[in-house]
Amino acid sequence: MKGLVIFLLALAVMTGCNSQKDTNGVKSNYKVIEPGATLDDIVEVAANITPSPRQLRWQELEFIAFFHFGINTFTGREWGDGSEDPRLFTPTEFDARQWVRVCKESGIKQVVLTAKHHDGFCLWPSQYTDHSVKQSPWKEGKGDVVKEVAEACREFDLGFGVYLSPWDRNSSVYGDSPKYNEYFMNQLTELLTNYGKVDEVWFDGACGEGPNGKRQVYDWEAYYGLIRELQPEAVIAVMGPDVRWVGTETGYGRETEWSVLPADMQDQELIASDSQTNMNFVPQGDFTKQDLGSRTAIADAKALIWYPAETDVSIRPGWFYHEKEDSLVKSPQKLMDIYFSSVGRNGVLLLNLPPDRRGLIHENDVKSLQGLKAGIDKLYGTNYISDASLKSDGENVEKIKDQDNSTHWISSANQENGVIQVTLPKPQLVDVLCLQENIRVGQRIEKFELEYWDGKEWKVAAKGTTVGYKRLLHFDLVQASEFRIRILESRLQPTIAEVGLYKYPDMY
Ligand code: FUL
Repeated sequence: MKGLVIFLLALAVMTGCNSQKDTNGVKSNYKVIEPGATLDDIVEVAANITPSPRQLRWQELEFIAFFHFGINTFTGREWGDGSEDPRLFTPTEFDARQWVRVCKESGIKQVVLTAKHHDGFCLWPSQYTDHSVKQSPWKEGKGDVVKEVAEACREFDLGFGVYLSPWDRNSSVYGDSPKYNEYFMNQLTELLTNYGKVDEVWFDGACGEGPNGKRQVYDWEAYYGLIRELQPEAVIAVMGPDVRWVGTETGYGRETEWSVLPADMQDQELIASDSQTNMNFVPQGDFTKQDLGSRTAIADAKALIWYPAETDVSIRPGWFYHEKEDSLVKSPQKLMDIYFSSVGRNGVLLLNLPPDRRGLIHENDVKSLQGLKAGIDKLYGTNYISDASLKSDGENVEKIKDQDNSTHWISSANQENGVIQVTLPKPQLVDVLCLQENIRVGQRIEKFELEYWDGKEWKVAAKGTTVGYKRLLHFDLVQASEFRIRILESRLQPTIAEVGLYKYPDMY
């Protein structure tokens, strides 16, 4: 008995307590391709890669906020140089609860705060530097922005994340690699131990030092290891292994967006052995490319990973608050278009809301967010599928309207395509299709169409390629009661978890 317990414990340690296992106990968000594998073999592997529990939780949030707040808020800059006087940090009406309440009321599920931006100024009283809120007159040097935001997130039941800029233009040890790595790890430790649960740790790869500037070699593996140890449920985003930067800061993701990509890593052996415990790789490659996960893109892969896209964009032109941009806040209409092009293209939307010099989210930003929320509520208010009768050549078609994205329709055995026929009780005007795959099974659909019966023949209303967690298509208005969702190409059997047929809302 004791031997069995020890064996099971050893097995749990070997396979990693935080990584997702499929039914055979094998980690499922990373797989090495066997030498000599054919394209069909690789496609089969790709179709069975699934998100880790932390990636799945994060994907289902759909909509996250970024808070860029710091010394730049008071200097009017976007990138401070680290020489700013901390006494400039003087919010007059600071209220983290207002920030988080605005998010809650806008349907945002998690926030990421710039605990430290490139200027090195810390929004918490770090014991490893004086370049922080400690030296500011705000709350007589006793304030802690990180603490107040973390507490507000707990109060309003939102996830909490931190952005700690690796590039630090204030630190005197930046460029002395071992020393700075130690400094950075100490700061990470403070953030990951003193503020309760952290759900996302956000790093970028920014480093604006010129050719003669300081060359810092970051110890990414050590940073990742520390995060896994202290906050095992947190996703590590962008310059990290769990969440990928979509490749643009416009808010517009790719129309064909795969969450399964080649893992082009330098040391396959290290990665393979790591994959038995935890996936800790430093992202490589060009994420701005148009094709990241097609059959062509994965054909030569040595390994495949689940690596979903996060689409970051600011509600204003800049990342930090600037009064002159008060009239340039994105409109509800624009935000809705961004929502369709980020969440609706298999991504998570990370929308930046920069608090102003008072320490509040500005009224104009709040107004746009309210418009967006009203639009989203109206969009999803009536799903014409809910009282439709359904037929299909596959299995469990009723699951596409059970409002549970963990259950699904699946095509019949060995079929890489399928048709779902939808009959509404009476004709309706619709111009939005929403499809969701059950990503717990994998991402599989490669091509689909929505058709409607115009009284004489079937006509195509909308078509697309990938679906993934969620795909939204806005097409020309049609009036009909008969629709067909046709999955034309797929990697193995396609699944559909949920379908929506909607009318695009009027936006004010
Ligand atoms: C970039 C930074 O350089 C910008 O200032 C901003 O923080 C953006 C979200 O990430 O890497």
